[in-house]
Amino acid sequence: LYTYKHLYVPFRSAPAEQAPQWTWQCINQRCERQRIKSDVGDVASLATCSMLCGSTQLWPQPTGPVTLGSKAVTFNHRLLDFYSKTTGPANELLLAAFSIVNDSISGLVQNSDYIHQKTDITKFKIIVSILDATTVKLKLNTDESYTITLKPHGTELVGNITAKTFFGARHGLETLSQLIWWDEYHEGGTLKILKGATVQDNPMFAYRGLMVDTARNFMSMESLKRTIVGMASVKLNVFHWHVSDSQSFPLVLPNLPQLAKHGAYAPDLVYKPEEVKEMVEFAKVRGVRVIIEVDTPAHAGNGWTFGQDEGLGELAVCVNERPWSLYCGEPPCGQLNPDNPNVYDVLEKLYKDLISLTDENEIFHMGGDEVNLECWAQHLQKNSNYYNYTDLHDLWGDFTLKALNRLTAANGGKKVPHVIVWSSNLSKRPYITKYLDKENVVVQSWGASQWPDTPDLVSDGYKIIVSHVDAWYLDCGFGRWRETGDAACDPYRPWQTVYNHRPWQQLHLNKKQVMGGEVCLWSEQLEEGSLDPRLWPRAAAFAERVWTDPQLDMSTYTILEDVYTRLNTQRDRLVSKGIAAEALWPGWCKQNPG
Ligand code: CP6
Repeated sequence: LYTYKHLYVPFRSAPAEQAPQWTWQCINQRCERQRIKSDVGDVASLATCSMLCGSTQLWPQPTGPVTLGSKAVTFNHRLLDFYSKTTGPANELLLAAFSIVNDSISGLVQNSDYIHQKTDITKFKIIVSILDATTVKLKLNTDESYTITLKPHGTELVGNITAKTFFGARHGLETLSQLIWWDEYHEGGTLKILKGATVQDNPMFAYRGLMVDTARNFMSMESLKRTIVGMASVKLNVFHWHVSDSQSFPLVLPNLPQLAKHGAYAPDLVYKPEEVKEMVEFAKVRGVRVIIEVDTPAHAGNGWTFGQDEGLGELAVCVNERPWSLYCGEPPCGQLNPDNPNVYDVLEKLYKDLISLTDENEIFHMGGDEVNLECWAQHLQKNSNYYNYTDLHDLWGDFTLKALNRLTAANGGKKVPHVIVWSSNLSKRPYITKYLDKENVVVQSWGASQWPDTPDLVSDGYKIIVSHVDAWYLDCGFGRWRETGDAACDPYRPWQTVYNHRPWQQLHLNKKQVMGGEVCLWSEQLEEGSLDPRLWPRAAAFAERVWTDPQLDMSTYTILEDVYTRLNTQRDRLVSKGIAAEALWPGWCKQNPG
């Protein structure tokens, strides 16, 4: 019994002044039992039930005012009619989004015979107005806000969505779809929607990321697309694809196919350029941008061995040094050779390909983590050119400056406005100010939340993305064990830990410098079979943290209850989209009163 304490939340009737009591109450959804007992024909009472338990619970919670009516109507998906009031370039994206939301509403249907039932309404119109029809690319300053008004006009139900951009409109469609649910207790089952609602919404953070590592273990295109479907459902907007590492290089680049040829685990375990482009388009119509990271100069080994074959010399070093533990954090080692000028030419080609594959040049992720200076020291002992480095951090810094110049060259001579690097010793004092320009470098801070790194970065004026290992590393805690006894990635972070992490508040960071957050899924010990349950519903919990950023008021029981029931509802939505999300609690909790 003790082991499952975390499944339960403080009992609702506990007096407010008393400290939360962890009791053996599930937060139930209260309604199902009541519904079975109630008169099935009574739409109003069923709607009230649904308010408590059904799909009328939004996730993430909108930041603006929300009113949800207490009555629901029955309808069927053939009564859906979408109207675009947009004529500009955004219209094409909007039409694609219509078809996606139409499919996801149809996907709620559990019994196709319901189509023959009489419905409360004769039509369900969804009308979308986009004010700025020229924005077709998601940027950090893109307005993602939207408003919804849903109300009946005679026998028709009309949902009006107004947004500044396509990206806001898409979020509006997502929210509107959350007002719809399958009511299995209605005779034969039916789709229902609230009869009235108004929503105003706008995200708290511009960068709401999710990282997947496809280098340690390969993940199919299908599984990555499924991940993007989940992201869209909770309004996450950056898919950070950690595509390569020292273990494998599965990305086929148009102008550098040698990397995958030497680095993929197998000829068919690759991502082809057309597939990547398709993925970028798939993500875009779902409001998500794709950022591909080819990690360098460390975490680069397999793949880069093609240099010798082509007379370019050693592009990566330390690949075969022994014992590996002296030269990297996990085998096999590999670090780009700063001493080989061909490395920089290859990098420029690589950057060009990545920019064109993703059609993304506002944000670029350079990697830059966990450089092992001992590796470079060993290699360079043989090379007199570098004897004048007394501190190899300066070699690392110089490498980074050269790589940044190549990135600018690859981008047609224009600086990429936001270059992300992982936090590292180079992003610490005194090196940071010498090598990383705070005007265009963003640091993704991945250390523990109590380390000084994050507050230091902010007080030194840098923009950051938060990915604290102790809250937002979702792969952690599954038998990750190190010979050193380092337990940095243990134990598992339950959804409450993910949700309750609010670093800007807890560390008193200047929120203006926090671009947002990102959850990370490293894949040393998982492949696509465990992708979904390792991500969901925890990535959804994270999404509300970066979209809504709700207060953490542990003395208010109702907030906690509300989070449990809404997250459980969102979990069910993810499952209805074919995502194998983990359960939050026993099914019993849904059916039994508190
Ligand atoms: N791979 C890469 C990793 C990690 C990082 N970069 C990592 C380090 C420590 C932990 C988990 C993951 N596996 N390329 C660090 C950003 Cl605890």
